[in-house]
Amino acid sequence: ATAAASATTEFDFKSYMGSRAEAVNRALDAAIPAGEDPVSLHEAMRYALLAGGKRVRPALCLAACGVAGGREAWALAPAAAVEMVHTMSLVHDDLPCMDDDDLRRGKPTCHVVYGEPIAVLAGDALLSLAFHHMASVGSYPPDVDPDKHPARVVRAIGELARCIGSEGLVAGQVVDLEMTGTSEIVPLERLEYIHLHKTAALLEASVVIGAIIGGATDEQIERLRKYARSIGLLFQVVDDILDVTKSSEELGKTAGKDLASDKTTYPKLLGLDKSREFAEKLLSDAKEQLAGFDKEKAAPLLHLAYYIAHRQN
Ligand code: GRG
Repeated sequence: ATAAASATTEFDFKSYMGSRAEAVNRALDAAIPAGEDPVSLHEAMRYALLAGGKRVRPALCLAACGVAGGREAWALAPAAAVEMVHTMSLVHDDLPCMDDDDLRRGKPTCHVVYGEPIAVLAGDALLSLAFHHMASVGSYPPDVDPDKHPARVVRAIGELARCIGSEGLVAGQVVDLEMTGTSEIVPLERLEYIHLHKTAALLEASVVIGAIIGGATDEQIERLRKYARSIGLLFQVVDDILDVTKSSEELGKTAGKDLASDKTTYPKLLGLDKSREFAEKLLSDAKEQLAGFDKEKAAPLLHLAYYIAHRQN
């Protein structure tokens, strides 16, 4: 905490995140015209996409482009694209045939407002719009080397595609669904599989895509990939810990709702102390991968890791 506090004085994380979120929100707003035919579809896409959200994935994408030596503006379209993929995965995750949730980002879910068929199709349309954005080579700023750029874009598109399907988000969701409703405790290895696929895969792709577009070397890309996998898992471990600690506070009990619920979590498998130790280990692994990069350029990624580790909600 001391290291995080002293580093915070040198880097204004809040204003970094605020300005990046603003730029990404502008790009997302411009990506889907309001009032265009079919109105219901475009409204549902805008509703899901512009409903808030921390914009962690786009920030990672922009920051990784910067640490690789690129201009963050080069990665704005890919940053918008990863948020579109994230949002569509939330829309589909909330459907009655999946998690059946009524609230998302503090608002009624997309299918509650627009109905299930439109919510499914809005998700599909967001997914394809994401790839349209990735492929919009012509919209990248002209100061990118025109010889190198198309190869980077193609590689980045492959990275995004891989993290979504049967090697990524969809795989994680399937295994998660298979585990839901069973009374058995999910083994640690299976829990990790779910998180690495459902959560870490897109965080990893966000970082790697930014790094590719920014011109990172293969060796740098692999280090940033490791950084992202660590923070991806960290994201979930912290989520599990908060679930226990927050509900304990709320209930004024020593054991929170999580320990009592059916869901398998890190605190349930490892206990709270060991889960916290694991979180610290993941944070230090992530930091280690940033060691070889220019300190100033790596500051946003370092602080994103601190943020994920120390967030309170
Ligand atoms: C991707 C084709 C395709 C289908 C969807 C439903 C599904 C397959 C996957 C589920 C993915 C899922 C819901 C993962 C959980 C991700 C997660 C950690 C969400 C919370 O992220 P935050 O905290 O949310 O960044 P905000 O609202 O801030 O953006």
